[in-house]
Amino acid sequence: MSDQQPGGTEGEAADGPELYLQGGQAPQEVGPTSAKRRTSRAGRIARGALLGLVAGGAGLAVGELIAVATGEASAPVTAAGNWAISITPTWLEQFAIRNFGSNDKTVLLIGVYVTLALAAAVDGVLARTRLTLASILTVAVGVVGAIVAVTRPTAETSWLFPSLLAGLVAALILRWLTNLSLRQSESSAELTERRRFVLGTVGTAAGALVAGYGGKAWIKKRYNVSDARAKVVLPTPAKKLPQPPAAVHPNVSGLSPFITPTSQFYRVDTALTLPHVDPRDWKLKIHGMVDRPFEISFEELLSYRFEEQDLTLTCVSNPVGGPYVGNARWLGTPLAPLLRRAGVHRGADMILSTSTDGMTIGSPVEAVLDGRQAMLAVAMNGETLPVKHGFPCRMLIPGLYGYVSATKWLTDLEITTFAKSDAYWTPRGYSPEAPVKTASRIEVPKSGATVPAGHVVLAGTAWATHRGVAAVEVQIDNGPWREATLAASDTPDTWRQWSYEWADASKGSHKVKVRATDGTGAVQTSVVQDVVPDGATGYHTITVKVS
Ligand SMILES: Nc1nc2c(c(=O)[nH]1)N[C@H]1C(S)=C(S)[C@@H](COP(=O)(O)O)O[C@H]1N2
Ligand SMILES: [Mo]
Repeated sequence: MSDQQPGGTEGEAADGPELYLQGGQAPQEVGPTSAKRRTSRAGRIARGALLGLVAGGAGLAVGELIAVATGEASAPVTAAGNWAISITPTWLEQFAIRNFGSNDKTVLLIGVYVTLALAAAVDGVLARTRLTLASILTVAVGVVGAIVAVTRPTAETSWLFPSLLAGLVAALILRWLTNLSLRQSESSAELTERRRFVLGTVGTAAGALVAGYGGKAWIKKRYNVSDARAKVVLPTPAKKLPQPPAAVHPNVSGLSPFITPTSQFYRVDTALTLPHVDPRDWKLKIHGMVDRPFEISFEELLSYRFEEQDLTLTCVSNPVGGPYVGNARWLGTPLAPLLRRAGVHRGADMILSTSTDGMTIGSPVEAVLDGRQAMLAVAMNGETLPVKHGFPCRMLIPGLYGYVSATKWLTDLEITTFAKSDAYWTPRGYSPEAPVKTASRIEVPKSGATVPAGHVVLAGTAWATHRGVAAVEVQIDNGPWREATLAASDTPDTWRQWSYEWADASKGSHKVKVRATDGTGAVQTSVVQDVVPDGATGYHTITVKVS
């Protein structure tokens, strides 16, 4: 529609024409009591966009309020965000984790809000000339949102309501405000109408902000489990581990601690909003290809035999030299006895574990029954599991990447087969089975750092979980590989730290590489491979400037 068209074409709004002068023209005097507002085209667009935003915001706020009853994940933006995560192609997921790290969810939410805001603004402009169409589109966005919400893996029927009502309310408010806006443009009782319009818009915007933020806060409070978490009395471990010896750390400043403090432990998951699982409602179901399926409560779980275990957890998405790895002391109950109690059928080779938020993770039955210490953990580093690390219960299997072993907010174990069942990441290009690859990194000095010539201390961390680290070697420029000094080993399931005294660092820029040998004697591969499908490989290489 051209802006050279006067009232005629643009004045087709179902509920009253908009009268104005041609865009871009100098205002004309049309008489002191003229009904015609001299609104420029830009002004009309701005007003339409504003009304669209206010109406959309009010709709979202109502959706948020309804989600107080139906649950956080059913709120329109959250549901849309979770859907977006589920359809994110692997390359984009990799791009996000690499560039935004743990902020990837914030970036995604901003994306959802910006998309909705643009749509609402365009819709608001459209409403001035095609109010019926704009209303229908608004309702349609709500319907799409509702479908998106109700098709999330853990959705209930009630998840339809927040988005449906958000769309309806947004459409009604859009109609109301658009009519007020158009009427005050034409009215002779200009002041009253104008006041009504301004009050309506400002009032709705303020109400939406209060309801939206209020709804969010109410949801956080209503579903918060920090009280329940604080009340958990951790079981006493049958096997209390002594502290790891001091010699596990080479005592080089700048090197990460041997036990990763919980506050620094990496977090990787697809949860846009953290699942808040009340232990009183928690159940773990073990079923599928078993003789005796059963269900246990959290109370029963805590009555089992618990053990402490030091274990390094790492993410398949960790790039060479990257940060998605941590080492903690976990408190858990062994998983193998639970499988034996259920009686796993011959031929069943996969445990498909599911979290309360619908993540599915496939692990080999073999890895749980072969004697390694697979466990259901309830605490890390002496503290009840933090919500973001899986409270109240998560799975851990030494030697496997997190996406095939470390289910957080665990609630279901189905015994099945790899042939029959796909876990979440499998159709997204990741390998169904993924043992942790031998890896090593240089942490001191930082890549690109300048150090004084002469004696330089290099230090870092290496891991080959469940196989253990038998050696670490360092290569300077293209010189020979030289043996680094290994710190004491805690267990084969934990990482191992190392240091190297570079005695004769000469001035200039040097390349330093590291590689590890695992407990089976296999040297870490130099083949450069990306994260997909089963973990990155290649040697971590840094540049050091010696001055
Ligand atoms: N429910 C759930 N569990 C999950 C995930 C997830 O997305 N959802 N991600 C897995 C992945 S990929 C990793 S690497 C580990 C990370 O555990 P952390 O966040 O406690 O470090 O959790 C695993 N467990
Ligand atoms: Mo991961």
